[in-house]
Amino acid sequence: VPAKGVSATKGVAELIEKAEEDGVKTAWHRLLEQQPQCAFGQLGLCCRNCAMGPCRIDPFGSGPTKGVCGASADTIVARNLLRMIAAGAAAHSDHARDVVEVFKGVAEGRFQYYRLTDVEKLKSLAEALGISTEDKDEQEIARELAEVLEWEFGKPGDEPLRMLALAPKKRIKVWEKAGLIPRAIDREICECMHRTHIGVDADPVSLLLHGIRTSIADGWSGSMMATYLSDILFGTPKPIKAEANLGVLKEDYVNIIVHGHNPILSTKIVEVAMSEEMQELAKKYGARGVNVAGMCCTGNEVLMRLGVPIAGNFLMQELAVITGAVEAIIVDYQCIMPAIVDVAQCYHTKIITTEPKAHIPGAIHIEFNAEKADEIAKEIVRIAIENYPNRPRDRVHIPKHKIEVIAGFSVEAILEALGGTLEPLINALREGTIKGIVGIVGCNNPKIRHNHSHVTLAKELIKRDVLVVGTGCWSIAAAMDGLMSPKAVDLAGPGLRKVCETLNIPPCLHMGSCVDCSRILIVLGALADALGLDISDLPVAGSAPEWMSEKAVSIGTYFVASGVFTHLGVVPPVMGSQKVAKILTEDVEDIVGGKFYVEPDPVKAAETIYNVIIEKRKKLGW
Ligand code: BF8
Repeated sequence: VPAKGVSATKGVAELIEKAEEDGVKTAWHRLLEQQPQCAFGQLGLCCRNCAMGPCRIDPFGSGPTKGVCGASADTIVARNLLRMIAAGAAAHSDHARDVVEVFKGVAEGRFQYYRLTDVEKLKSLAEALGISTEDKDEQEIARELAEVLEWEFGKPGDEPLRMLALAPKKRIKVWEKAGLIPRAIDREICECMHRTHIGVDADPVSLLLHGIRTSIADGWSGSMMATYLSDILFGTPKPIKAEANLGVLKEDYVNIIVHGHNPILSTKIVEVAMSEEMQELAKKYGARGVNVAGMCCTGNEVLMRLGVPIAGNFLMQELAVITGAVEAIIVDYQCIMPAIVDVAQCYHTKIITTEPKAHIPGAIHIEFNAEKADEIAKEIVRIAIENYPNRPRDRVHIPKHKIEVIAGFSVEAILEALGGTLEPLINALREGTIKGIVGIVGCNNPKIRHNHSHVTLAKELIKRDVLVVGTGCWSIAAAMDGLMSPKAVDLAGPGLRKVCETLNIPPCLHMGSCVDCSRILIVLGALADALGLDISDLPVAGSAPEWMSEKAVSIGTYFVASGVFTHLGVVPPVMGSQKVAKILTEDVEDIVGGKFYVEPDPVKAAETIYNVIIEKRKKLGW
């Protein structure tokens, strides 16, 4: 692997070189071994939904044009995409279900180690969902809310999801007109699987419309619920200072990394690891203390609420092990490469899985449960501490790079920075001091230069006076590049710079983890409502420049479904059907007001996104 070219983030190249010296493979090496990757798969033209197949359609028209059942390229491509949306929505929403269970336990007084932290948010959500809060104590409100939210997953009947109460009225009208109102989260996901079974839905339009409906259930209910309840349980994020990049690992401390997605686990690990008892125990084992750092989205969760340093994003999980300085990586689910167990075998790192639904062969499995959260967290942290003497001191290399980040820009925090109302933001948009807002989200993908598109797109936009907000691995990339430090205003255009300096915010705002894309939806909805417009009228856009996961497909789809022009920097597996590609990048706009736009080059993408924003401004007379 040409180490120097693969990443835009400092410290990555030196660890890839170290990996090669140590005889360890990373995702970049395995991607090379996978070449050439299956072209049918890349085009979305392979169907193995039944045992008459696998079938594949010849994209050049010289081979079969239909599968054994008669499915065309259009049907197969649309079916495959629908299954990606289903998987992505399932991952977000099953995460939400886990948070609801803990929330319910807290409401019923069963879980002593968790509590209702943001009672105001609890009340506002309850009221938004039509639950009266008058003369009720917080436990009672929480119990009633938990019941409503539990039903979001599998409620019978055709009534809309209750959480759609948070969506702007004009959007609801658009969805109603197109028959896109989701009824229950599990039901829509289940229907995706039903429709894509052999011999059910063969019409690409109908398949894709159901994909949109499912994604709305994810964005406006599943992910939204995960965000709201995590805020209620652990506190709504406020701007907080921390550090980012692998240089946050400390040479003479026990280093623990929390990796995955759900704050139910990671917050506990942080609390317990930072306790005096554990710090003292670490000293007994020869370390100066315990240092916890985050990775991926759960890293974002503890970064934005607790100021825990963030060690890196998706493609850096193996590199953390390769430093030789990590005693344990504690994971729950999603985006955890099974490869970290293989890499860990070459060092001393313990990989600890904690979820009944996410085992990795070769890892230590300690099942976490909310009822015994502190006891289990202690047991896990102890394993990490006891592992400190095994660190291979002659093979430790921690890159020096780390940089300041201000994270924690929840909707509430943004409002507070604005002085309690959206007015200053609306005025800045109207006057053109800020031209628009773009939400950049999503993953890393070793097919393209790590973090390059993330930071390039963001820089190209802020220099054009576009405020950038975002989540997930993008926000970690931006943080590691210094774009979330107040100093980054030097890279912003004059208008955006002025606004950032007045409000004391960076030009790129960290809004959280991937489920927190829901926060972006709330901002868009609030702006649209305040202006009496629909989201599709606003000078805004979305982007996932380095996406790879099925969750990102669901997110992209619910952005589009919400009326947002949405850029993808990695070509999705739909090019085997011109019809599907056209629906997604053109026709869908007539139905929901948003559409996809695919462009691998982040500089060109920034230009197009900017032009779309300017067009929208013109239509508004701004
Ligand atoms: O949910 S951005 S690689 S870590 S899928 Fe995964 Fe993608 Fe990162 Fe978080 Ni989101």
